[in-house]
Amino acid sequence: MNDCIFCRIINREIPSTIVYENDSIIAFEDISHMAPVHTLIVPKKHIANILELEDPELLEEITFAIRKVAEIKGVDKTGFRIITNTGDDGCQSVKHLHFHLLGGKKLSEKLD
Ligand code: DGP
Repeated sequence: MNDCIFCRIINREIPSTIVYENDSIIAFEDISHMAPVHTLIVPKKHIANILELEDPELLEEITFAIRKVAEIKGVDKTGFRIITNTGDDGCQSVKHLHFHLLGGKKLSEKLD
C-alpha cells in the first residue's frame, strides 16, 4: 500500500513524532492537533477501517496501546476520548484504521 500515508509513516518514508511503538502498533502525533493531546493509534497491518478488523488479538493489542499512550501522554487519570472515523459520513480521510486519542482538556460533549 505505497499510496497509503499511514503505511508510509510506518515504513519511515514520511517522518512523524512517534509516541509509542511495538511489533503490531504505532502511535504518533496527529499533524493537525484538535486538542492539547491528539495522538493516532494505528495498527501496522493495513486494514481499511474498523469494519475490516477481524482479528480479536489485534483488537486486544489496540486496547493495550490505547492504555499505554494514555499513560505516556499523561491523560490516564484525567480522561480522554477515542474516536475512529469510518467511511464518508464518519469523515474518514485516511483509509487505514486508526484511533484518535484526544484529551488534555475538557472536551466538548457535542459531536460536531
Ligand atoms: P481521519 O479524518 O479520521 O481519517 O483522520 C486522519 C488524521 O490523520 C487527521 O486528523 C490528520 C492526520 N494526518 C494526515 N496526514 C498525516 C501525516 O502525514 N502525518 C501525521 N502525523 N498525521 C497525518
